[in-house]
Order: sequence, then structure tokens, then C-alpha cells
Amino acid sequence: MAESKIVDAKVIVACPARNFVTLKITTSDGLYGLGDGTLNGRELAVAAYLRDHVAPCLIGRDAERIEDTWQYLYRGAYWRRGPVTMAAIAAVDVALWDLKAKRAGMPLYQLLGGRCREGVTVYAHANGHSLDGLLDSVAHHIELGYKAIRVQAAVPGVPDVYGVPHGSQPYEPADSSLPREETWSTPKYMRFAPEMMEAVRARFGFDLALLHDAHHRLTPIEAAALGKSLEGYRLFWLEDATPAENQEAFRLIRQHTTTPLAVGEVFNSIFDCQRLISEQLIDYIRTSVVHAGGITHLRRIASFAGLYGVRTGCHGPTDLSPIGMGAALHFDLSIPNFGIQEHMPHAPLTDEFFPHAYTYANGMMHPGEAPGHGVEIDEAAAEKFPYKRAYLPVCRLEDGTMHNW
Ligand code: KDG
Ligand code: MG
Repeated sequence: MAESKIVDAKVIVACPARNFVTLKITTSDGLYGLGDGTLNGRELAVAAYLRDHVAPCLIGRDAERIEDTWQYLYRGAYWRRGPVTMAAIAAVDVALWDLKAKRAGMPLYQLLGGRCREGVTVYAHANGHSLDGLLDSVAHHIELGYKAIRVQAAVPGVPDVYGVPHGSQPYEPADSSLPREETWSTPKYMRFAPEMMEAVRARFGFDLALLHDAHHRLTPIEAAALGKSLEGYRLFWLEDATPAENQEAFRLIRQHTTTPLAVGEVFNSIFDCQRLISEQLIDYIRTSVVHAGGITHLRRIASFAGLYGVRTGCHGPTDLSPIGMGAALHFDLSIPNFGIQEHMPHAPLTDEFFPHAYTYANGMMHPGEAPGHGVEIDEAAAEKFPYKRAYLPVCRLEDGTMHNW
């Protein structure tokens, strides 16, 4: 086989409808691979980490040595973990998997062991400024073929709730050049959540897989109470009920409710979920290819989770680029303990900038059969879409206390 040494590692930061960080690794045999390193609201930190600290170490390395390169960047850096570091490692890792699959002339999922299922079941986002608006949105997504839907609605008396569009644009949280302030009231939310689920089940029945994201707003005992109050609505999962820095907090929730629990979109390492998984405190691990160190590390997390009956539910918002989405779909198709994949469609401009082989039909996605992960970038157009500073909101309680967003 011809030698495949890395000759270039280029960071592309562009804003085709929103900001994305892409790494393009080129090898001596003229191939290239693409990786996503987007970290919402902190994009330039990853770009600098890649450009200034990682790229110089990649030049001359054997592109085929994916695991060794992962270990080199993780162990070799001394300063381990953290979202910036792990998103940068993920970008390198996915670009190298893309390259290896292109060299092999096969879609990445084949290289990962072949498919374990026909396609990847995805869940959509339905949201509304009111209960009626939410129900219309659920009906719309059912028409589009989705069998699993996440529901979020404005809580009466609470302005700007998480998961509900700000204004009339499609929901996109990083929407302002300085962090917008949202307000939060746990008691109002706790009263409203069962009412919302009741309305959805009353209109659409129990065949629909129903998901909900509490977005880290509750204390462990509040989360336990919410889980208990929603049991009759048979959720597919309750997501991020409480922050998981303290993994033991989930034991308390578990002791009180059988509502399935999902967590992990902000995790970047297997150590962030070691106890959650080994003590079976959760049902779905939501780590993403992009924020948890790439396919190499995500496979390790999934294998570990499989030992304990925990299934995957990869994060898939618009703030992961189509490259991140494509990579996730190959991963999802190839692992035994896949649960579900989040699908938040990108803006048309984003899809144009990242032409891709993956497809959606009838509630399922498929990564396609193109060699590699099947996602390209219109590099020539990057200059037309310069980086635009955009922050996620912050959150305060009604008395002004800073809270978790
Ligand atoms: O960047 C933050 C978003 O990715 C996050 O708020 C989305 O919670 C989210 C989800 O479940 O998709
Ligand atoms: Mg979430």
C-alpha cells in the first residue's frame, strides 16, 4: 500500500447560517479527510487549539495510525479532557477515519464492522409558544414520518423557555452577539410539564415515542419528582434532568422513578459517565462524536455502556456540522447497543455548504454508501461566510440568581 503521511492540516471556520469549525487533513497520496470540531459559542477556542497546538504535531505522521494518534493527542498533551481539547481531538479522529475509509473505498460504517440495523431511527424536535402550537408542531413532524418526537413548550408565566424558538425563526439557541438572558421558574415548569404530556398523549396516543429535555434545570429531588409525575405518559426518555457533574445525584432520581433517563451531551470523556453507566443510573448515554473525542472514544463509551444495558442516544443539534452528523450516523449504524439519534435538520445554506450522502426518510436516516463518512465541504465558498460571534443564552431565576442554562 502507498504511504499515507499527513502533509497538511487546515482549519476552516465558516458561518453558512451558523458557525462551524472543520478540519481538513491531507495526505501524501493526495487524499483528504474532514472532521468537525464545532463547540457552540466557543468555536474559536477549538480552532486555535487545532491550528496552533495540534496541526504542527500532525505533519509527517502516518494517517493510518488512528488509535495511536488519539493516544498521542490525549495522553501526550498532559492537559487531558475538557470540551475544547476533546472537540479538537474529535476533529482529527473523524478526519482520519474518513481518510481510512476513503482509502479502503468503503463507507465508514463498513470499516466499523458493518451495519447492525437497516437504518438509524431519529427523533425530531417539536416545540411551541403555546400548547396548541406544540400540538401543531407534533402533528407536522408525524406527517414528515417521525416516530419519535421531543416535545418542548413555553411554560405559562416564564419568558423565553429553553427549546422554544426566540421569535419566528426555527429554534437555534446561539442567536445573539452577547448572551441573551432567559428566566426560569422550577415550580411553574413542574406544574406545567405533566399538563403538556397529557395534551400530547390525549391527541396522539401512546404509539409515538415521546422525549423531553429538562436541560439541567432541576435539583436531584426535583428531577425525581418530575420523573415520577410523568410516569403515566411513558416517556422514551427524560433528558438532562439535573446537572451530572455529580454522577451520584442520579442515584437519588433512580430511587424514585422508572421514567427512563438520558444524559451526556456535555460530557467529553468516558470518565464523565463511568459511574452513571456502571451503576446503571441512566438508560441512554448522549455523548456525541464531536464533543467526546471522536469515533475512537465514542466506540469505547458505547462498548462500556453495552455491558450495563445502557444504549446510545447521540446528541445531534444544528451546532454539530453535517460532518458531525454523518460521522454519528455511521457510528449509530454499526454498534449493537444503539438507542436513538437526535435529528435537528440544518438550514438549507448549511446543507449546501456541506454536501452529504446521508438521507432521511420515514423516521430514519442512513449515512449513504459514499466512501468515507460521505460529507464534503464547499471550501471555495468559505470566504463568503465569515465567522460571526454568537453566544448561547444564560439563565436566571425570577429573583435574579444565576441558574443553569
Ligand atoms: O449548544 C447547545 C445545544 O446543543 C443544546 O442546547 C441542545 O440540549 C440540546 C439538545 O438536546 O439538542
Ligand atoms: Mg439536550
